[in-house]
Amino acid sequence: MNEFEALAQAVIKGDIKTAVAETQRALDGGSEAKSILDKGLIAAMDEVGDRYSKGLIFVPQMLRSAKTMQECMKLLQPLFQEGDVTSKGKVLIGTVKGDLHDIGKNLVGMMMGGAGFDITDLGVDIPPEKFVQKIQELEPDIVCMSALLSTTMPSMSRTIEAMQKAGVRDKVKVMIGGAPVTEKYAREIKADSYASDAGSAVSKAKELLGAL
Ligand code: B12
Repeated sequence: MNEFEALAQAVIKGDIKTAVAETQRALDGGSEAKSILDKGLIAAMDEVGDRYSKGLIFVPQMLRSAKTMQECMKLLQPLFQEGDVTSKGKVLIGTVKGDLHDIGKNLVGMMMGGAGFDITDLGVDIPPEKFVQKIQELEPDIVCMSALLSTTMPSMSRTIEAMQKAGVRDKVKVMIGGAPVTEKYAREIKADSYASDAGSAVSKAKELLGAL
């Protein structure tokens, strides 16, 4: 039980009105946006995942919780803006082919945007060809790929292969992440970097570009 228990319960139930009100109440009470996110919203989504695994809830409830979390994130977004917002580099981000999960990706994009990176978000279910086409068009410094399903992780590897074939692999840094993704997997598929959460994605991105 923590101070964000009422918020977490509202997200688990998919009660948007209560969750938004609890987020606002926590902010008004002086809680930090990062704590609300980690201990309230993300903790709730972990519990939702557990309940789904145990067969206690089904996809529509997961979706409702996701929608609830997204509404709460709208209140937190402006607070992740860092003071110095001179452009740190261009980032292309997307969830790989076959995968529709976007909350984590959006969070990574939001935090990187707040830290001064220019973000182009391609959305979800992005095939390798689309990543390649956008790299050629936008010439980003970093390409970020997200996957939440063990079945879609291989799309990351296929995207890197497609980048190699198109001759653009060496022109960008590749960072990957998502719940089932690991540092080891990143090494295996020759990505340049892996981060386990949105906060470390920002510091890893700065390291990659030597912009610390
Ligand atoms: C919400 C949710 C959904 C929603 C997604 C809505 C949306 N708009 O995203 C819906 C209902 C659509 C859904 C559908 C499905 N889901 Co789902 N879902 C979840 C759930 C409960 C939460 C995910 C989430 O948003 N977490 C909160 C965010 C903030 O965390 P995150 O995504 O992990 O992101 C953080 C890090 O991973 C990292 N990160 C993420 N991306 C990136 C990218 C980069 C570059 C970096 C550096 C870091 C990074 O930073 C983020 C912030 O800190 C998870 C359970 C879980 N605990 O993950 C299951 C889960 C991922 N789903 C699962 C499954 C099985 C499915 C379905 C196949 C169910 C079905 N039978 O239809 C479908 C697949 C649909 C598809 N083709 O994609 C399984 C996956 C099992 C596996 N390992 O393969 C999980 C783990 C549930 C479970 N325990 O079984 N799901």
